[in-house]
Amino acid sequence: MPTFKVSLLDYGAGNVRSVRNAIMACGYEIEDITDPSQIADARAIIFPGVGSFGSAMKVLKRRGYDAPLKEYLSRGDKPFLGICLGMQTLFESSDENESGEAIPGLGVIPGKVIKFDETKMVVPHIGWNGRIRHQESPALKYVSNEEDAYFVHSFYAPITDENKDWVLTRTTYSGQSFISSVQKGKIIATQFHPEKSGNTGLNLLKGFLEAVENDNLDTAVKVDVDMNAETQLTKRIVVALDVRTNDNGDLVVTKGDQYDVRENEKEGVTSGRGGVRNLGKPVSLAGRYYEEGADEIAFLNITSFRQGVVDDMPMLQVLEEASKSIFVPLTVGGGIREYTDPESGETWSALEVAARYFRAGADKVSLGSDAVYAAEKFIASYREKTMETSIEEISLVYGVQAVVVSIDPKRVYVANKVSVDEKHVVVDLDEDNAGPNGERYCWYQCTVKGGREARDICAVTVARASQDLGAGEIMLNCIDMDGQGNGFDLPLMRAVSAAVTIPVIASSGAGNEAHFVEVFSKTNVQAALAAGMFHRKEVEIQACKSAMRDNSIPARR
Ligand code: 1PR
Repeated sequence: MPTFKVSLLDYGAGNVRSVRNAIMACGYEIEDITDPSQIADARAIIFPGVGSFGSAMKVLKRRGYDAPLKEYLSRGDKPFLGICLGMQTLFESSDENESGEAIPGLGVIPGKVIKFDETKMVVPHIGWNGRIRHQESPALKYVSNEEDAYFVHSFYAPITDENKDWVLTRTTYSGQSFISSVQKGKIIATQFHPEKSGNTGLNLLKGFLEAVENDNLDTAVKVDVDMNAETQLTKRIVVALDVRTNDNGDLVVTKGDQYDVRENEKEGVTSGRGGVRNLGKPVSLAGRYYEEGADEIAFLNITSFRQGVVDDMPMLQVLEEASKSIFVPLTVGGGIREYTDPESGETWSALEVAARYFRAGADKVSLGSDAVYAAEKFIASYREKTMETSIEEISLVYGVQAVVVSIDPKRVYVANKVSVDEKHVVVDLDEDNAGPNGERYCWYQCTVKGGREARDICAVTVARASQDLGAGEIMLNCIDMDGQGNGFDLPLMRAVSAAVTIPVIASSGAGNEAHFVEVFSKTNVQAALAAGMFHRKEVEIQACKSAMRDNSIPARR
């Protein structure tokens, strides 16, 4: 039985529900720090930083936490675990600030936090990556070197002569080495998210908490390290759960054929349209995918355009329940936009809607229709930022890594490239990808409202505009391919990943493990998403990962 409660420094900036759930899953109770005076007497503090460095430091100062925290850290005899921004704030300064000027941190560790070079690599660094150990620590007692952990960040702390004694582990991303965790005495902090790193992360938390209990956290020792050794970011497998209410009023996971989720004649319905396909319950199905090794899970509320946030309470409950036992990143999409309740007249901004989902346990929100409208306005106003679009509002507060844009395009075949302009980027199709009449060119027309309405703008342009407005990732569907099991739309994946520097998640069309190998070896996407083939148990996640590894594509074990 634990003899202490963990003091959680939650300064109210974002989702720390998963950290709470992970601590509780390790068998510990939590005491919230709600007043600076509680800091000095805490037995062990966990500080999960959320949002951006500049805003985190402002909040710490405004609430009077910065001085007591510095005092707590400088004593050296008090256990502390910082997570992500909670590690970065320990450094002297960071470039991550709205004004672009370096902003001072708590100054416990020498060095400055700087941005990854997006001219050389995809930024943010999102996904599962390894660690090279510089010290053996009791906190790492249950974690092996082979296990990957989940990272999501655009800024990093480089190793310098002044801070090298602090390095607990080092990670590399596209050849760039950075500090992935630190430890000195009883202060420990990680750039990765233990609460999102499955069993690896839970085991790290367990090691830390046990070392606090045994009072031996400060017995870490240096080990010989090969400074040339590199780690590798793995390619992610994302499972999507399209969620809606069926005709009986139950919330179910469904799956469409080219976005039509009703059973058809092939499935025994002889006249008219059948019922909504029911492939299971959202939370239990997501739990199955977590156990089977999904790297991320996305819940998409596919009929949210009909309702608003008030009617979506079941989706909030899905998130709350799922985040209790699923410790990989959770994305929620559908209905993230400004909403006015027709009865009460009350209005919620897109930021408020997103905030409800983050508080319920979402790590990222995915914007569909609203992103298309935002991109249209952005292009029409000659790329002027208003700070009024949902992408801008949410990314400013929660960081770009928390904002995914989900694009639902369909192919429009054209005879030649004459029509090329900014809103209609025409893509070449090779023989394998040619249209039904042998067409060798197409543009990818964006749709809104779950594919029901086509807009006069292409996927490449929406992706690029979304990045400029502050999206951190693109979920790239293709209505033509959805549910067909014939593989991903490779020309679309190539065109969009060439147009942006943020990660792209390929979606729609996976039917077997070879399709994952194909999309990762023939395009630059960072992740690939499938739904139907996993729901119908036709292919296992681990079979896809084995096939990837057999073809030298890194996959998390
Ligand atoms: O417009 O912000 O409210 O968001 C709506 C969200 O719901 C968008 O992310 C949109 O993609 C999604 N959506 C809306 N209608 C449907 C539908 O299917 N009728 N689903 C829908 C989108 C795409 C993937 C699907 C992949 C892989 N489904 O989730 O799972 O295509 O499928 P496969 O592996 O079986 O081929 P907003």
